[in-house]
Amino acid sequence: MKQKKSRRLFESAVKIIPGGVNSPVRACRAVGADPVFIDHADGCMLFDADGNSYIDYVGSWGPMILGHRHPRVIEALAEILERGTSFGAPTELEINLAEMIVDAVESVEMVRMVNSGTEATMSAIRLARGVTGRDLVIKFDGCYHGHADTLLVEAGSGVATFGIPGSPGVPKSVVEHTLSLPYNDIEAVRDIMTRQGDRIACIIVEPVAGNMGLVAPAPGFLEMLRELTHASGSLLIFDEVMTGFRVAYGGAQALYNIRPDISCFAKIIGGGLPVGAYGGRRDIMEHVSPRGAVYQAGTLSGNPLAMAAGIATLEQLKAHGFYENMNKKAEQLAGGLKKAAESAGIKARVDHVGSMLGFFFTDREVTNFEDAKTSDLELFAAYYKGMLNKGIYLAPSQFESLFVSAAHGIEQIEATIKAAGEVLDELRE
Ligand code: HOZ
Repeated sequence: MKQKKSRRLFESAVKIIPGGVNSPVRACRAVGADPVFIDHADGCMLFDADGNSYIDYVGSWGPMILGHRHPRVIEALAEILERGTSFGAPTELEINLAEMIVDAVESVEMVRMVNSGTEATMSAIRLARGVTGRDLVIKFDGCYHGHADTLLVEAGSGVATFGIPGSPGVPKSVVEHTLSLPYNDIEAVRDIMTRQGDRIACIIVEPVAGNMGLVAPAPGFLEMLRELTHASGSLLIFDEVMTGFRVAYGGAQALYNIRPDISCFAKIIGGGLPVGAYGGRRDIMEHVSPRGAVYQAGTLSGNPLAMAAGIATLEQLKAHGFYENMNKKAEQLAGGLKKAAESAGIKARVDHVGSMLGFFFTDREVTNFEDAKTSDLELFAAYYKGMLNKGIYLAPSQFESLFVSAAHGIEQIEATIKAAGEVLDELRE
């Protein structure tokens, strides 16, 4: 694989961008590689600056559920470009996307657009604190809710990838209000809620954890969170930044039939453009400024290009059989990867929820962050590099999920399984 141009670009990038990247995980440090620089993408394929092509399982970390450059999304963007790129004033498009979200997600009656998942979760926490008049927040180890100070505690994604507990620059006094508990540990939550329930503003959770690799919720876990928050007057926040419109059109809350008080979205609802949103019950959302007193604002919020791309994307997801078809391919991929690991004699755990996939190099059942951390990271790094060499683009971290899109065909799924088989066989030798 040629990498001359990517290497040259990376050398230039590190001189003027910290670590050469605008988000840490993509620097590929955890797998001991340098990033490939992308030139363009189409469907499920990425093409780098050196002319190499890859089957893409990152999908821009989730948003590209239709694949890259879907014709309807491109058309919608072209139409808006004719009219302007940002007005900082209300547009009809914002109402249209808000209505689509409200129609899709049962627990959401009102929604506020922001620009990223981080903004959505940060604003949701402020809202929960404002509504309840309480300060304490419960989150779960290995869940990542963006990089707002309050939530940068025992986090997943890049924080897990670099093996750091938190970040310098986050005052102790800020995170002393954040309690982080083991994911899926019903008793740990019950214990804290029994002792301090009346001080807890909210519990925030990834209903399917996707930032410590993929970890599905244990039966009863989400139900118990709903029950305990309800009993103590705390709010339940579902961070559906990854799972929203991904595991089902109505998100993980539709899949597991739970109604949180506030939900956070991003990724898919922007169709590949920077966007986020938080929404929930009307009586809660009416506390948001200017209707209420909880302040939150943004110059580019509701940006017309992002709204148009989001609307065009959600319209496609409504097609009959969309999720069934995509999920079938993910199931086939998960099954194939599992078999490939077994026949290579390599200990691995493969799981999927809809089109989100996890692949851990451990023999332990992965139900929380401690289990995820038993994964053999050296083996993962070798696997990542082997797969990249065979034209398969995976997230360069054990603590991220894979995403299958509607644009992946059986041919690409089979090619991926074959490549994994070859790489895993080589690794055993
Ligand atoms: N932390 C995000 C994924 N969970 C984005 C990583 C990146 O863009 O580098």
